[in-house]
Amino acid sequence: MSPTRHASWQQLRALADTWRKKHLRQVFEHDPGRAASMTAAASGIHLDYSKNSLDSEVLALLIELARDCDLAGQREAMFSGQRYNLTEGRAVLHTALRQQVDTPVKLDGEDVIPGVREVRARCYDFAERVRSGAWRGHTGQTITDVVNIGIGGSDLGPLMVCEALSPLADGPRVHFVSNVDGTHLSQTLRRLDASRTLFVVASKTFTTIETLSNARSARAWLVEALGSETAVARHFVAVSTNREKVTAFGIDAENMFGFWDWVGGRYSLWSAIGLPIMLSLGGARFDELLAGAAEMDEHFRAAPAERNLPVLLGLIGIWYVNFQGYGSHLLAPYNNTLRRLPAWLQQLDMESNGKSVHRDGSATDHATGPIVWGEPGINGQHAYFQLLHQGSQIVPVDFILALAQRGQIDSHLPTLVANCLAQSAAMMRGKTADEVRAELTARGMAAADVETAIPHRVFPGNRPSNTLLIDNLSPHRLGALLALYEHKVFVQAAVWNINAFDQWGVELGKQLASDIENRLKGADGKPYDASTEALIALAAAGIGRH
Ligand code: G6Q
Repeated sequence: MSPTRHASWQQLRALADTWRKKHLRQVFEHDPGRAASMTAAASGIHLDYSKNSLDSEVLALLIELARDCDLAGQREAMFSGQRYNLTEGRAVLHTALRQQVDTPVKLDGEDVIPGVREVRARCYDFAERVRSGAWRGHTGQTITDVVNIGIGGSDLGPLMVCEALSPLADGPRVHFVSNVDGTHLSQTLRRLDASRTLFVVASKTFTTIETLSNARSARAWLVEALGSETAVARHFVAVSTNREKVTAFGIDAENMFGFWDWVGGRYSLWSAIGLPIMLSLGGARFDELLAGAAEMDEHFRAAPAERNLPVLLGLIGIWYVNFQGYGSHLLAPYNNTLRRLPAWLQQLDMESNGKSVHRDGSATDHATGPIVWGEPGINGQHAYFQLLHQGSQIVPVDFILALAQRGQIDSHLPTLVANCLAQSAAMMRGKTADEVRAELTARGMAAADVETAIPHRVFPGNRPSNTLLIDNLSPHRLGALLALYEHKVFVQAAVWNINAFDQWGVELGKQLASDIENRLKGADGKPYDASTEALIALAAAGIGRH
């Protein structure tokens, strides 16, 4: 059923207009106490959500809506291994990958935990052999460089984590190749020595054309450089659920690390897909990452809604998407090593909640997932933040800032922190005509010029944001942060009554591309529309010319 049928939804709708007319500056003036009351914390992450256009009345109704939509029941269905991903008939158990206790998680009567631990032990053992130099390449050299070949969920998670924790890296250098544009692979390989390079071919299905094309070219490069087909065994490993296809590709099952269909691609960095992280940082740090995520899982499962970070972030997002009409959400991490976090979240959120039918197949009569985007906040300030301050659209922001991290230059930190805090304050307060007038007059501007300048320099303010302060960007805290966003996406899907765990849009792309590729190679096929036919003809001629 649609969430719009609940009385709580209708009551929220009634409140939405009132809030459109309120200004956060006045809201703070009337109730400065909200700064203290509208905060929550877990796993070293402090969330200040007081700069949002809502109060305890709205929040209580949002929590009632979540209750009406049986968020708690759906959450348990996921954690306990029910086939919650109903369109693919699969369980959704990425949380089992990081579970710290021995409590069985049963799928069709069988506990999945021992299998999870066994694969992880194999991954750690392999990573340790590579890191220690015990694993040698075909010519007896140690491994200095690892190239992960994968795309989407088999790329973004490990890439983002390796970057986020790069100040702690003490293993081989890690590189990521995802694009089938051959320059991605060739530019990466240009700098590498084949005798010291290990390829991790990461593909859940092992049918993804981009990944297989890159893997084939990488293998050809290696075989040519080392002069022997047998070199592949020492330089290629695979991470996949598809043993048959891995061995057909020529990678020994001994060198394959498996996972399961109940791990969605975009939720897979906690599985063997995290192998590049283990190679770069070692098993102990990967354990910390898992422990942080597990702590957030427990928090999500047990904390009351009023203090539950994923529930709060999810419900605040619903208030904006469904009741204020804000269709976009910006992630602004201020730490540079979190620069790939927005790309990871973009996939997580938009692939999960970019849906228009309810779980029963009926069309949604409400908006669903927002457009998620972002870059490091400090760079954004010198680019698109202009639109956030004075543009005609309102974009809610999550400001994310870790206050400590290995590799920090301490003298830079106050500047970084000040910028982050100043932006959320400015977006909330804005700047009135009177304030601009006083400022310009004090600077000695002539009265007539001041009046001309005012409209351009007024900031409407009333632009909402969350601030997430993290004590230290450790593996543990990063794990908790990522799990927080995974569960935020879950909360929204549960309220919207959509399936966050399928991705038919991705499948469509895979299907169409292979059809058009055949056409480009000269095969006959069913005709497309006139525009696509013309583009195919032009492109085929262009490819032929080079
Ligand atoms: C993730 C998506 C998608 C997937 C890639 C790669 O949830 O399903 O991004 O991860 O298409 O798929 P393979 O891992 O099967 O190559």
